[in-house]
Amino acid sequence: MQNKEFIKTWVEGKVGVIQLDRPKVLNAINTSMVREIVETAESFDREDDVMVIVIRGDERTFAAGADIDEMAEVDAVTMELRNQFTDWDRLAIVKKPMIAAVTGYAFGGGFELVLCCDMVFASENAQVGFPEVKLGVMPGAGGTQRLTKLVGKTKALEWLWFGDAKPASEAYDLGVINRLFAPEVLFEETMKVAHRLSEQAPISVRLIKESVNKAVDYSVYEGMQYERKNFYMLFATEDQKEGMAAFKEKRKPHFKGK
Ligand code: CO8
Repeated sequence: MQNKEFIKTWVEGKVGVIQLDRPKVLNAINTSMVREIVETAESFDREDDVMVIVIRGDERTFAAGADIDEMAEVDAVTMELRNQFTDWDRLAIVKKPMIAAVTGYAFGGGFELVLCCDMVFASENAQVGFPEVKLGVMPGAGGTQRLTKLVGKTKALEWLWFGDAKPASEAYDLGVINRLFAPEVLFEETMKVAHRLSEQAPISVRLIKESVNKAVDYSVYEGMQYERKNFYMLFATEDQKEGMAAFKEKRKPHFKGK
């Protein structure tokens, strides 16, 4: 096992595992954690003995979103200059299969990470969603594009506009989750599938992924550039500051529409 600051990683058979590891803040994803995830996924991608990558949270939760403390005071221009989403772009071009194992919450940036994966397994008591609208922002790492490709425009809009957490069973019915498992066997069952996939012909698996992604995501890149500008733009609003301040102060936000 190799520990980094915000993740744990190890290899079991031909499966590389990345475990998010910030339990005190429900694995909230900060920019350093994203960098660690991406660099590890890329190193598994290069590693001859690793065929499949599994991304998981801990027993309690996958990730309750991007780190609100890190984002709350940032302005739009800083975000544009930081260009942090290029790390997410790197994750999207990993060639080996990535499987998400979702426990507890996968919200906001956590759900974006799930949607970056090729297959999603979840515990029956998991919840997924994009609560960003409640903070006066929106998904910024591809969520509006990937969710819409998966569930269609009308269902995506309803989900995103209200920011509801959906139970895993509903996300399964919508085709967002491949399989549901009892919480106590989720990781074991996910690893079984990952091991099985790791025995398939590697080049076939790789090229099938590439081809399916082309079919599904051909115009996602352009969509994400558009999404990114809108995400940055929201950091120029008072409502974003209010939404995140209200979260930190544990009160209801008062949005003004400016
Ligand atoms: N960021 C920072 N800290 C968090 C976050 C978060 N996203 N989520 C939870 N925490 C912290 C809490 O502040 C709390 O800390 P403390 O103990 O110091 O008060 C601790 O984790 C435990 O959380 P709660 O006490 O709130 O636990 P509950 O079980 O009562 O509630 C919830 C769990 C419902 C998940 C609740 O924590 C919650 O609503 N969290 C925020 C969910 C959210 O709004 N996520 C979206 C964030 S915005 C986003 O993801 C934008 C994505 C943009 C692109 C990605 C860039 C990386």
